[in-house]
Amino acid sequence: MPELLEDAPPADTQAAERGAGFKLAAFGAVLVVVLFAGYGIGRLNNSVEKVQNNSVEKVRTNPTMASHDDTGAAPHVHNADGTVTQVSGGSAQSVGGLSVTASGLTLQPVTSAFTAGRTQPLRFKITAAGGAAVTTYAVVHDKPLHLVVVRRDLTGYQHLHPVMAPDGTWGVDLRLAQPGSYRAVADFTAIVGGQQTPVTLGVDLTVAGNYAPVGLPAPVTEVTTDGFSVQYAGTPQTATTQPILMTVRGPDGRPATLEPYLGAYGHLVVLREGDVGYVHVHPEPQLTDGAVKFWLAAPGPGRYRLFFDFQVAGKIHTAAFSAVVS
Ligand SMILES: [Cu+2]
Repeated sequence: MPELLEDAPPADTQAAERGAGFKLAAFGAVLVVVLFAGYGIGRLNNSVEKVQNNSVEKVRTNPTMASHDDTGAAPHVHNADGTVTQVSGGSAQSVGGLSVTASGLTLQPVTSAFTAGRTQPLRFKITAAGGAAVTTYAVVHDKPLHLVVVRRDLTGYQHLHPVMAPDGTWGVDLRLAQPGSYRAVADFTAIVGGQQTPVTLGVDLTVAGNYAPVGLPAPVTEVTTDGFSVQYAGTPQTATTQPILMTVRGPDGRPATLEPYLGAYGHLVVLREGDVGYVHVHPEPQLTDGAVKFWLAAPGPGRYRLFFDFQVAGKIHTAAFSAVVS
């Protein structure tokens, strides 16, 4: 039986999102899970972003292949294989980010060695069959590409949005504070030959030095981050899809006024201990008694770290919780 693990405040307060793996259900009986990896369902945006010569051009497209904005959309899961799946209970789903190659696309870092504590550019390309760099992406959750970086002990979580150069090279300033082996997970929907391919790829980054791994924090249901008290209610299970509710209170103890961030009231990135398997879950479009409600089922037994990103007064915060699923 799963239990919530205690938790320490997250080391960083970057935003989060993206995902694959965990399944998330819609309302009640028939839980329809849209894996937006596959067919981006654009409720509001319906646009595909073309990045050309450093300029971004929004192009109206057919709504059925539109980009993605979760505002008002049913809750769903990002999935690595790009399929659209209907879930009515608790079927297993794959996690993403475990491979540098998937669906014919490859993540090729220009640099993967970093110096502890120093801000350095992280650059990489996404290449298609034949080796050509992909330069066209769909906008999903307001961004053409989302990047989650975390050390393999699930500390040092960061959610970044790299910018693409005209030749398809993505770049972002990255500071890895401590030595160790890190995982960089890129979540995006490439457009190759007019076809959308949603995929989540992962690659290792290294920081030389004396690595002191940190154990997963103990179980708790409430953590404090940036002065906000975040309460976590729910019990992730493998057999059934379970609700996960996040409640945020301000320093004064009163409910914080949550703002949409990247198209939703919050984003939940779930990372698995042992292989850094990556799952991204989006909440129901409306708050439930002030709480952000997610639906998810663990892809398997194990220990996980849940990173909940939320925005208050224009600033993004991250609360992290541990969870054990047996
Ligand atoms: Cu993002």
